[in-house]
Amino acid sequence: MEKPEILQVGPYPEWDEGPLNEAYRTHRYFEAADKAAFLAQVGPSVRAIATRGELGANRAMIEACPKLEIVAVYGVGYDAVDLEACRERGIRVTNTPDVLTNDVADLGVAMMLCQSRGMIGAEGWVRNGDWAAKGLYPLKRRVWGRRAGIVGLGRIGFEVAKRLQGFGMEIAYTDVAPKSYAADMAFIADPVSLAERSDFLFVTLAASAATRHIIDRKVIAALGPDGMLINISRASNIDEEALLDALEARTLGSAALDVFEGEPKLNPRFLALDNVLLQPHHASGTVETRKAMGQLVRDNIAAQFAGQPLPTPVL
Ligand code: 8YV
Repeated sequence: MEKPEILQVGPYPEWDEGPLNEAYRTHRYFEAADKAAFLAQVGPSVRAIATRGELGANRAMIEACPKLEIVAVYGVGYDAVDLEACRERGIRVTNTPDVLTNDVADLGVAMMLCQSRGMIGAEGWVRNGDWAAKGLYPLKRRVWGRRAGIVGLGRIGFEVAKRLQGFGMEIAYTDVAPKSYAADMAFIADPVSLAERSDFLFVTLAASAATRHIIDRKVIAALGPDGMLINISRASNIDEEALLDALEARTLGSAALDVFEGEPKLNPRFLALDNVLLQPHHASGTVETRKAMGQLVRDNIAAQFAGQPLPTPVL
């Protein structure tokens, strides 16, 4: 029997590439020099798109695949998939929730600690001899006992909150409505008011057209020169120009970011700043989690082809 054909939008680690190629005939979109010509050539026989959170699948890609049954996202965020184009044709969409929640929360908290305690600069202080030459490293800011705000208290936001409770922090959050599981945290509907009472503001909400630039100039101004913005969600949730302006003017104290507009290329203004911690979109990037994500992608595709219920459907 002929193997079902799959459009593979981005690369996977070898432990995923092996089983994927074993079970399916994969077409490696990311290696094609002329993407449109490649889609025109392979699209007609493609039954599944296997993609990554940040790459998704756009309308042109979906329309180039008339036999498409499923878009399987390797990631919890599916904002880069054109859901409307999928809905119109009854194409299923799956993601990889839960398996990455703890790692993403860990990295967010690590970024807060690293940035607040100046660990990157401190490492340089040791390595370049400043410690011996100049003496003590400049003092940084405390984390424990301070006030944290969480924008989006879903699975990841809640895990961040649980970790921050371990630091004795006062925690408040905003979301579309108060959460029944967060009785010990203050619900503050307005993001500006939440930022005003926060030293650290975590952005952990799923991105959509409705959340675009939810962290706008006003929220950034309210966080203020002593505040830190931490983003482990999607760049689109933040007005990046406003963020850069505030970091440059020091009207915002600092930021710790795992995601950027146009990543992996980023606005060069970020590189000139010493008050931002830059990470390469790797919050889910542990061997354990990525293995679980890859398995879920394959399980979803296999379930679709076997006519079984999908393990983690979005659509
Ligand atoms: C990426 C993510 O998918 O889960 C998400 O939404 O953005 C990440 O886990 C990951 O970088 C793999 O591409």
